[in-house]
Formats: sequence, structure tokens, C-alpha cells
Amino acid sequence: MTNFSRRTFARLFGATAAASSLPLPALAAGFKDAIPQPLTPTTHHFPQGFLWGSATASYQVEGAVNEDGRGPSIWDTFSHTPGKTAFGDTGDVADDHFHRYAEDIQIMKNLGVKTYRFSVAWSRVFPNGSGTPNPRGLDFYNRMLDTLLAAGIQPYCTLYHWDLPQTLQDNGGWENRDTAQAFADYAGYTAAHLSDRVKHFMTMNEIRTFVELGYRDGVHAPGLKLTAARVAQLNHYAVLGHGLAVQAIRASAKPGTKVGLAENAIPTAPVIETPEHIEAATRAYRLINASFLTVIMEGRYHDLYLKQLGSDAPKFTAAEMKTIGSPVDFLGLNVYNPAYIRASNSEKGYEVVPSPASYPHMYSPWLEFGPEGIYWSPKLATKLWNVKEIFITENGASSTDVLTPEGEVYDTDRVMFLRNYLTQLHRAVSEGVPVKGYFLWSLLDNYEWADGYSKRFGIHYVDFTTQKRTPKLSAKFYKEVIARNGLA
Ligand code: PNW
Repeated sequence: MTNFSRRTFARLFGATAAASSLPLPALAAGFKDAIPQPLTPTTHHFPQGFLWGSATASYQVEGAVNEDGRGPSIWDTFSHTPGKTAFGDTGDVADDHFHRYAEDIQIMKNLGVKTYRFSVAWSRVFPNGSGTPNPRGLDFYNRMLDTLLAAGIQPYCTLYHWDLPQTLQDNGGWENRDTAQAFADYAGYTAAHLSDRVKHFMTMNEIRTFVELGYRDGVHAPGLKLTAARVAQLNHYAVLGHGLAVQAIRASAKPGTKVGLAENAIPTAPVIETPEHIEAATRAYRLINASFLTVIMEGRYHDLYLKQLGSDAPKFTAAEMKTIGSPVDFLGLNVYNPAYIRASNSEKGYEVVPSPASYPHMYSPWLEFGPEGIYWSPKLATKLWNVKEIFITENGASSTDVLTPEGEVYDTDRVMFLRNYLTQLHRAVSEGVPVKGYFLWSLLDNYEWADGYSKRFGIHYVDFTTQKRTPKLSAKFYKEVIARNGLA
């Protein structure tokens, strides 16, 4: 393997050649004998059958917010409230995927993905969240699924990706325990209708994000800033909703249907990979993710979590805890940025190492570059809870993404991000961590919540005026990864 730095390359071949797009291996060929060969050749091939996929979510791509009897969700209300989203952007049209799903499935086919993770909009199926279902609500998903299966792509379905029916919010949203039951009823109904074609359901996407950003910080729908006690209690009803939904799906779906969830457990990466810091990172993974992943995997709240909350701790019953801990068939992990951890003598047994101001991040300021996270998150989940099947249900990055007149998007930073995360994912898989698939976030640029259309996460560029889709460099990179089932 050649290992020229840009500077060495420039010294050998001249600065102009170094800056040009001439392919480096061709130029280097003459120097082959001079190139030191690595002692241990590294190949990054994934196991046969590894499921390469991509992901989206209903409100971020569908548009068509008033079609076929869809009811309003909290994101319609929030995005139409002045000052809540960047440039007042809404998901009214988004990627118009509701009408362009066939074209988007063709894009997936060209890319070569084996699987696609999408979400169902609850308020299409139950416009008021509960009660009488809307008979046309599932028509779109039926059309989309039939087209997907005809293209040979396996669907993975998320039932709640944050678009709570507004009527339920009017009655307290996740603060109202009835919402948990309404969610289970909707999940059971939808699984009954789709499980002839969908074999994997995820109840919820990122419980922590919608609880904390939506109900504590007020920056996502429904835009509330509640007290710590109220947040802990509604978090409890959200994880309860997950557990009730697991049971409802098992009761109503076709035999063999698998149920899990998609969580952004914060990956805790030992800042130095020695046994004591790895031990600390393991403790940190349980406690930092206590309010959703740990309680779901263990069926009880972490003692220190309850202690930290003190009188703000949630009220719960033993029966609720048993429901929350309903066994799942697989675990979905959304991986973005990790927390770096080191051992300490504190009660927690660890501390989070802060990042300096110079720490690199992607275009979204919160999205720090930390590829080790995709190694440690599934590794620690497996170690702690003996999980048998894991999917990386999201991983991806925002970039400034400029479309050139020639129709190119040179998102080399996203390619760099993906290459490094996939290398670390390979490290996990090669150690036997049971990661069976990877869903890149996202197939298309889409509605990035409060950031509106100002932050692009797609590997296909979307012109939101014409709805034209253009593959970015990262799509070409990912297509090669899929075709080769690996990185080299
Ligand atoms: C996830 N944060 O959200 C979601 O599941 C996607 O819908 C979203 O588009 C994607 O990641 C990219 O943001 C997050 O501020 C949104 O830390 C914000 C944060 C984390 C995750």
C-alpha cells in the first residue's frame, strides 16, 4: 500500500501534480520498488450477506402533509411557528418523496443497497393519534413497499420518528400515560397490516433526542421547556410506550417478525484504550444512556440514575418496568459522535473528557468527528447485555455541499467521515461483535428538523426548487463499498 503524504508526493512529483486530480497510483507505479510494503496487509471486507442500507424518516422526506387524510403532527405545528426553525423551513414538501418514491427506489437500486429504513407517519394512519384508523393512511406505504420489494430491497420500518399526532400533544403528549397506550395500538395495527412484507420493526427512533430536545430544551417539537421531574416522568412514559408496542407488535404481526428500536446511545469511547479506561467507558455507557437504552435492556432504572434525579425521579410500578424490559430481537444503534471517557475515583467511576475548541466537527456543530464511536457502541452493548443482533440504524454527516455547474458535489469531508467510521465498524465486526447491517443517514438531503434545509445529510444532493436528485461523491464512494462488500 502506498503511503505518500501530500507533501512527500509534492516533493517527488511537483506541487502542480500534487494539486491536480491525476490518479496517485498511476503516477506512483514507476516507484513501485521503492514503496515499502506493509508488514500485515489490511483488508476491510465485511461478512457475506452484510446488509448495506440507507435510511430516511417520514416528516423529513415525504411532504404531502394534507394528502389522503393525514392529520397534523407536532412537527407541522412547530415548523409553522415563527422563529422555531432555520429560515422558517417546514416539511410541507420536503423531498416530495410521497410522490417520487418510485424514483427514489430507483436511486437505491442504482446505489446497490440491500435494505432501506423508513418510518411511518403515525398521523397518516390515525389522524388523531388514536380511535378510528384512516383507511387510506397505509396506501402510500403499501405502494412504496411493493415497489421496494420488486426492486429486491428489504424494508426496515420505524414506527415513531418524532411526528406525534397533534391531537395527542393537545392532551399532554408524552406527559400523558395514555399516549404510551395509543402508540402501542397504532404500532400493533400497522404491524398487522405491513408484516406480510416488513420483517423488522423498530418501535421508536432516538427516545432521548425527542424527550430532551423536544420537552426539556424546547428546540424540537413540541418546543417545551419542562422541569427535570416532568421530563423524567414523560421519558418513563416514552420507554413504556416502546415496551407496550413491542408486546402489541408481537401479538399482531405475522410469526417471525422481529422487533427492536433505533437508539442514539451515546458511544462512550475510552480516551486511551487501556483496561482501566475501557472499564470506565463500560460503566459510562450504562449510566449516560440510563434513561432509555439501559432501562429498556435491563428492565430497571440504574441506581445512580435514580440517585442523581433524587426527588425528580420518575414514579413507576413493577409491572411497568417489566413491560419496558420486554426482550427485543435486535438493537438498532444510531451512531454520530462519541463521548471520550477516562477512569476516575468518583462514585460513577468515570469522567467525560471535554473536547478542546479545535476538535474537528462536521458542518452541524454538534457533530464531532469520532469514528471510534461506531466501534465502541456496539461492542459495549454486546458486552453489557449480550445482544445477539445489532444494526447501525443511522450514521452519516452534514457537509456544505455545493453543486457545481457540471453536476458534481465534492463532499470529500463526508467521504472521509464515512471511510473512517466504516473502518472502525469493520474493526468491531472482525472481532465478532454481531453487527449485521449498516444504514447510512441519509439517502437524500432532507428536512433536518430545526435546521430546516440548511444542513444536508444526504449522499444524494436535492435541489429543493426542482426536486432534482444528484449523486454526490459520497454516493459513488458508498456504491463501491457495497459492490466490494468492504473498503478495499
Ligand atoms: C438524528 N443532536 O437526529 C435523527 O434520527 C435524524 O432524524 C436526523 O436527521 C439525524 O440524526 C441527523 O441529525 C439527531 O443535536 C438530531 O445531538 C440532533 C442531534 C442528534 C441526533
